[in-house]
Amino acid sequence: MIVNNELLQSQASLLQKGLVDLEIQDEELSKILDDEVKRQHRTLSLVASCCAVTPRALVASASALVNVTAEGTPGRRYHAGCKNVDLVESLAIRRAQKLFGAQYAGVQSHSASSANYQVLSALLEPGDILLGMNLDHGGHLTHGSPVTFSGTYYRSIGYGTTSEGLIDYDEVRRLAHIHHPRIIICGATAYSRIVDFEQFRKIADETGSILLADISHIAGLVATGRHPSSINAAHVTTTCTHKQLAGPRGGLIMSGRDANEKVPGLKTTFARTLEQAVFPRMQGAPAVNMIAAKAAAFGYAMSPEFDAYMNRIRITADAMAIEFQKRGYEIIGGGTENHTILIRLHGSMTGSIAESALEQCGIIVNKNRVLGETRSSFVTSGLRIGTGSLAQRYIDQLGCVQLVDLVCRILAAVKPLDEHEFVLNPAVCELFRSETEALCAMYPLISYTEG
Ligand code: DSN
Repeated sequence: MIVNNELLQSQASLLQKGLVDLEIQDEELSKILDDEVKRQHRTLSLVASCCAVTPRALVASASALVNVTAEGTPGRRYHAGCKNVDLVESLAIRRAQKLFGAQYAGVQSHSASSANYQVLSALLEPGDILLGMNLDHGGHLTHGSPVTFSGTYYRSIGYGTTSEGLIDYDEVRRLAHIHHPRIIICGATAYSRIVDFEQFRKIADETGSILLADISHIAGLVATGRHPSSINAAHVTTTCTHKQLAGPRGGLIMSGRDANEKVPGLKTTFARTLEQAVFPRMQGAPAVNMIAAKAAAFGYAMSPEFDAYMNRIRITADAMAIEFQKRGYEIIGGGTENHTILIRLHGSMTGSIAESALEQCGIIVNKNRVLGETRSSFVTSGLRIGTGSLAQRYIDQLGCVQLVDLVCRILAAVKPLDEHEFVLNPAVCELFRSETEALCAMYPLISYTEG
């Protein structure tokens, strides 16, 4: 494959030179980066919040735009030299609007956490009431956890799930009617079922609250119609661009039918308020190279290839959930309707031990607090598994069966000593590791090698 454009070729030469420079002049960093590529190829990531960036977004993030300072928004900059930056940011905005059916899209936020803070700080006064999902039930830190800005600057009230692990909409309604929150936040980081955004909006309308939906974990499923959209149900939607959109690490703020409505209690519309929430309120010059990478990712997310990828994410999640259940594992919520599988561990097996033991055998998961949690966040009684990365490896039904079987055999071979320490026979561990490597070879991670 030849890059035709002369200047793009010079960019490719620059990247090539950078690689050589790194290797020769910064051996220490070069080795770490090299080891990381090897690690990603030789381990299986089951982390629910990640997938590999699409190559075109990776290249856009390393483009010449990295050299441009461009405070402001397209057509309203505080620096000259922003012609191409304006074109790129406008393109990213148009693509985000089309991809999600949004009327407003802001592409400058550095992450979804930043986006959430930007939205909260623009729409709430310190001390206002926020109703968000409890962390133990699947919510995110920025949705009102007391260890964050969202739970200290605002009066945070938490809702949760029923004992079956499904969002308790009756509780959301009850708490909303008691507390009349300024904002209700929905969307989760560890929830495997469909979120009923329309139901949340109904409750928000009953209590005069603003609804914020954070769809970071399910953005690809939403974009391809595999999960109901929050865009017109919520007043504001936020997402990151890397968990499921195969884009760069970054954030996105959107609004649908409410974009041009006035924010209750303010003189400005949602669109204008959200734009100002990012610049000048919270950020200076945006990372324009990352905005280009977002544009590339949004373009990819509108392709048939991405649609097929989202299809594989769902099929893989269903197949793995069934296999875990067949082997006696408890899946919170009884199954999955997205990419996530939440496993409750029993007895002396903790999330911390399971995470470490699996990593020793080349399988990457993350420990997670679960409903009714009695252990700390560094120990936990649960595992969160996701299929974003596996689906990029084109894992099939047979691979899912082999992988779940391997995970279960590893966990069965582990003897917990306390909450963190355990014994796993090194020779057995080595055998498990070679099984993982065989799966990696059978289902290779193509993102860094395709094309
Ligand atoms: N929000 C955290 C997660 O879901 O893993 C990190 O992005």
